[in-house]
Amino acid sequence: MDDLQRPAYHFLPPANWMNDPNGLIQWDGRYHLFYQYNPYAPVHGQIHWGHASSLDLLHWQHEPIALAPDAAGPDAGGCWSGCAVDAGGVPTLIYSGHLPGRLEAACLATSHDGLQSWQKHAANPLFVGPPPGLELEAMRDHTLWREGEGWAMLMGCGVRGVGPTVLCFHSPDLRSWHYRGPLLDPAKTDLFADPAVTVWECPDFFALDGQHVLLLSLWGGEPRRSAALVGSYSAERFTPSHAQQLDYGAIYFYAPQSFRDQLGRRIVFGWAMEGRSLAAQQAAGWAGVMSLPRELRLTTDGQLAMLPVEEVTRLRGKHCAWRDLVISEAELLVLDEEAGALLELELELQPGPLGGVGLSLRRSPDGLEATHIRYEVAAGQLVVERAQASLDETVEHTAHYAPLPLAPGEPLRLRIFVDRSILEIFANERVALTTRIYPTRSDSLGLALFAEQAAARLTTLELWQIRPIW
Ligand code: DQQ
Repeated sequence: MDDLQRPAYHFLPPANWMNDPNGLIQWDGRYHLFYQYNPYAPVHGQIHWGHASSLDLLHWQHEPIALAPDAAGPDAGGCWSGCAVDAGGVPTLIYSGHLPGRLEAACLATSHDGLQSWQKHAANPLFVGPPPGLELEAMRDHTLWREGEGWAMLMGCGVRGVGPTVLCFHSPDLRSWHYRGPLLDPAKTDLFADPAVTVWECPDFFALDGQHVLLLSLWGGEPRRSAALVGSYSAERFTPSHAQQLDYGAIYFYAPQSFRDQLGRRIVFGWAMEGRSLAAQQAAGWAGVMSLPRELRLTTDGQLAMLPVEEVTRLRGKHCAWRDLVISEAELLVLDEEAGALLELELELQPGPLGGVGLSLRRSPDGLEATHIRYEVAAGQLVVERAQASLDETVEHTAHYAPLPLAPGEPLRLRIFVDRSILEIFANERVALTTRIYPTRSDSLGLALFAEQAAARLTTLELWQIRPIW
């Protein structure tokens, strides 16, 4: 039977479980994407590193599994998240060896056949935490960069009774490490205001447009979400001046990791987890989708913005467009009953003076199933309504909200990617919102516009069918 939910132009493994992107690197022109992978079942467990590669960031070739837990090794419980570096021409992975009952420990593996197979370092783990004087409830995941003659590395952590932070280590050779201290003073950021967040996991740290950026995944809060701190880095300390949520779909863009490609772009992937029951995931035989690759930029007012990499436009197929339409508040304006399930939309809307304006997609002809994307004028926010997105009552139906104040006269500009059960929305080049929807009906393909309380105007809407990548 056809799987109505399985994405066709986003990366995911052939079957079973995937979570965090890991080890992102471009090597000899080829992009490599590793990922947290359970090859045996569509649930988190026995975590390996899956591997895929691509020449264009769009079409992926599955590669042999890169890392598997060793029953007698420091990663017997799983090869958890980490990163890849070029160590003097040797592709090198640093990852978190998981063993129940102790903190995750840094492990190293190298490849000598062009990233095809990986040999674990004989002296793994490189070290086991916590550093002296710290009582940690977690310490895991890695980001590395060259510093002077050596290497600096961050690990995410949670200090018992204090809160989350990231710890910095230094090494001359990637093998022997000494602890340098926390990268930043957590009290300096308002991300710290949520006492439920006890661990910062998956840190990612890099220079961007003259600033430094720290990406974090906030563990413990409800919902889990990823965040970014922007600031300056000097004398081994990071001083953030701005904090923001990274994607307003929260849990559906988690554990992001970035890399710098050979064109100098900072590209990030995030993990979109499932919003459906374990039973549904078991029945489907797969769980977890990778976001589209996104380029990170700082806007002129210092916000971190994400936009799909320019290559994504190469997947565009059949095109149609609408222009200059008045959307009256009285009726739904159905544009196409069969727009599709694999789409890209680019549209510009001029909201009315009050109320809201938006579009419904993956809509059944009778309107019983539909996902509504609405801009609320008074609140200055974008809302993704999932209450009707699926007739299956067991899937997540909560709404998402993204603050999006528009300057006077500024239109609402949306770029939307629909790929069966994943929806990625980019608004006014500054807000991203990723979510999962699970329409049950094969005829939930329609596209409509609506306005509430006041008429609104559609300036343009372009629609492309997107070609599957497999
Ligand atoms: N997933 C990994 C951890 C990481 C978490 C385990 C984030 O290394 O902290 O699969 O999703």
